[in-house]
Amino acid sequence: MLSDNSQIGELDKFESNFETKNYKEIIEASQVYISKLTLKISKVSEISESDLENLFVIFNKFKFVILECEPLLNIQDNLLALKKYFGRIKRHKRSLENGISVIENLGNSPLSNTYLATTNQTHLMHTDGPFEIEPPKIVAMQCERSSKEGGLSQIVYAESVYEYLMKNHFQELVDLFTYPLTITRDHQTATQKIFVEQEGRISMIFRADSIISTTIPLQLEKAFNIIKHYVNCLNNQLIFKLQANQIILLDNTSVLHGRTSFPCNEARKLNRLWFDGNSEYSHHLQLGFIPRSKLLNNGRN
Ligand SMILES: O=C(O)CCC(=O)C(=O)O
Ligand SMILES: [Fe+2]
Repeated sequence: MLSDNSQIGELDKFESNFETKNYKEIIEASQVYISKLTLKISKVSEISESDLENLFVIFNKFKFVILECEPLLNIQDNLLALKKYFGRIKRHKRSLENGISVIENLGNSPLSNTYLATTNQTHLMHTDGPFEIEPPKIVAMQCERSSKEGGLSQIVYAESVYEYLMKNHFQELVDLFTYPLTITRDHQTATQKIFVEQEGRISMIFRADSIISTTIPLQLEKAFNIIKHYVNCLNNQLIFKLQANQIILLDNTSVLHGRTSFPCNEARKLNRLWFDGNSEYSHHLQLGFIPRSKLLNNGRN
């Protein structure tokens, strides 16, 4: 059984050893991949029909898309304008009036005990809001200032996790569709299954770090640790640096995301907004994934 420390140790080892060939290769390969799903536009509020179509095509196919916008006097306007397409804004405990939560290192603020987003620490792979009864469907993160060192974005597909389990840990995969676990942060708590199938599409929630607490039924312990190890292994990730004026839009039901740590003197700043997916464009969105390998009926919920 893998312990928490072994995984964090693995990450730290890679992060401090920046020149590791393996790490470099991952970043180079990620760059090629990321460039395919980066869309350059002027501003979100003036997006053309064809760019919008492209946006949905990329989002549905790759489960995330990076919008590269031209600098704007009020940078958050680009983020807020996405509401029209990705649905109602879902507030976060730390949201500003407009729904945006700022991700930046606040040093020794007491918030750092509850929100990794207010620290410079590693944010292990997760989906957002797993302690919410209704986690956000779409997560948008806008980079206002990137860090010179560290603070790299990481992505793992839920489908990769599913396929890995299907191939290597079939019983654990079935268990993940069967037993719920409870994830709690502060006063928010939700009990749900890590994998859920609805009308042939699968969605995933996951988070495992020292900030949240999890109550894991005995039947899920092994599966939970397998996932934690798989998603936090750098070899299974896309790793890249989000640049200023880029917005990453994620299908929060189909990809897990995280970020590497960065030095405490870096003024890295991201703006994050959560959407519920209910907009006049909802029919253009295909959330969740259809697995290549199908589970047997007994694995369905
Ligand atoms: O800092 C980042 O790049 C991501 C932060 C994040 O995922 C979060 O706060 O939920
Ligand atoms: Fe997140």
